[in-house]
Amino acid sequence: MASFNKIPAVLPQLPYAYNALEPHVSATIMARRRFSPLLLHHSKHHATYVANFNKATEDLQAATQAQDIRKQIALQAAIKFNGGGHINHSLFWENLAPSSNGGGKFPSSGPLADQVQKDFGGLDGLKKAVNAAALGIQGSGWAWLGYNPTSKKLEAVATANQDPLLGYVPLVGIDMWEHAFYLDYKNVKQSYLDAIWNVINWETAAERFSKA
Ligand code: MN3
Repeated sequence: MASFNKIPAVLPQLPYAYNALEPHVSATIMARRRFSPLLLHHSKHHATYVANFNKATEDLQAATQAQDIRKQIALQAAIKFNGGGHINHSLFWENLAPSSNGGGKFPSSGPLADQVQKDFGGLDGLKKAVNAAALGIQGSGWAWLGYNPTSKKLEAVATANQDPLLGYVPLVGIDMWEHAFYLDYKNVKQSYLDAIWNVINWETAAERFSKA
């Protein structure tokens, strides 16, 4: 996996400006753009996962040194949650792109296009499957387009909370936490999903697929 799969976790730079995904993910127009959902999402939410993950891994090292089993076990949940949050968001930022810079443009040919045709009958079928996985999440979670190396198929999968997509190669992740869409779309998840496909970076997805 990419460099973000290393300790200590580091908040990656966004590969585009905070307003670059407008109007699909906004730097809100109201109040002279005093705050942007994307800025909050990256510099507050993701940064917090990074800080809490690093703290938990340090505590785990101390607990290991102290040979304290109870302490080690108690830290597992924080490591899973914050480590997953870090990995998932790192994947997410890179699988988005401004629509002025390739976002939403699905390749008309190549290995990924062929596989999507095979497994979903085309891009519309893929979107339908991933949207269904996303809308089926109860509470917070992530929807994914993943490559299953066992069945050698692309699949639409959902994970709960900040659980990372294990056992698959993640090609596209969509954050289905309310903090990802509420400021733009309130409770209407379908509108968020309709918009997010306009800023999916298929070039990144194709690269991930070719490495899979
Ligand atoms: Mn998020």
